[in-house]
Amino acid sequence: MKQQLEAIRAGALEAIAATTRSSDLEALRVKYLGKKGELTAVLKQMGKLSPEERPVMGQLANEVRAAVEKAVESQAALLAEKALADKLAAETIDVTIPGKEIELGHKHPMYTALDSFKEIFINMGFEIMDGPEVEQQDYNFTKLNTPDDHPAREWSDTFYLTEDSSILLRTQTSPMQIRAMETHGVPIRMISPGRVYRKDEVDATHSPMFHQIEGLVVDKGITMADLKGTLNAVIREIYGPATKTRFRPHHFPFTEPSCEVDIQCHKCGGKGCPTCKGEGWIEVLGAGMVHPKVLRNCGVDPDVYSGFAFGFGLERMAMGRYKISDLRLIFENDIRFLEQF
Ligand code: 2NM
Repeated sequence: MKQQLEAIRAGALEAIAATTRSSDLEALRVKYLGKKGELTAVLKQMGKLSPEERPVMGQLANEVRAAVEKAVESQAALLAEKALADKLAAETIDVTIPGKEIELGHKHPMYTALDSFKEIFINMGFEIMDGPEVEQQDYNFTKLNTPDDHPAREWSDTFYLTEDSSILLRTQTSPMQIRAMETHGVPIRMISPGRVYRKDEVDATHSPMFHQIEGLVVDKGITMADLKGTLNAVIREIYGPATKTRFRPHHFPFTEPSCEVDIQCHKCGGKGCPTCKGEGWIEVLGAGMVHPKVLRNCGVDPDVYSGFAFGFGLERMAMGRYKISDLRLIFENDIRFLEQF
């Protein structure tokens, strides 16, 4: 029996020391120390021993059990330590590797342009006023002295939201100026930038949605000279101090007199070239003295107050300034286009 016990001890210690996985170690623990294990099997034969041998073998058996238990324990600790070391080695992070660059976006070029226009007007003492894009026909047309038979009112030109044509997507931002005169009162110096909607087919120069900036100044004694002086100053801020302008008679229902404003072509200096389509001049905005009927519609007495108003398309202005040949590029949001600004 002594030999059996010594053999178990030697075999167990050797096998345990050789394990590399904790599952193997657990299998060995069961093999030697378990209820059906080798040590238990030997102890079951104790009854066959003489009374003198029994305590001696009992003590030896206990020593063997203790030695095997201790070996399992220390091997388990060793394996756990090794597992942690392996894990740490596998998960090492090399903090010296350059990181992935996070690409920062930027404002859409149209809003960069809008911001610079706002800045120009704020510096001239204008207020910025926002209004609804869903409007009443009264504000979009009637109060603006736009007659019932005006082409802008056609169902084919405007997005109506009701059968009776009373609610629509605004076709210009001027309804906001009507609202401003009604609620803010006069004198007033304001611009209203924002989206406007027209039933146009998409092509290189048309879009059913675009951005407009309209301005309004009403006070006592405002004349066409104020209109020209202000717009010349704005245009020279945008296009450069040497820019030549031309004020051409035109017609708008909401202003009288009305004009369109051209700048002399910066490319050819007025001789005529592809940029100005041979004209020598490029149209940049529309303007006029606010019609007395419009003032009266807003509760402003045209015998006391007068004013001028103007409007221009943000996309058209930006296309000219940044030399963008196709309006669709502005709305497609192709990164290769946007990154150029
Ligand atoms: C334009 C051209 C001329 C305009 C008029 C008004 C209002 F509300 F005062 F009557 N707002 N904007 C106006 C005048 C707009 O855009 C080409």
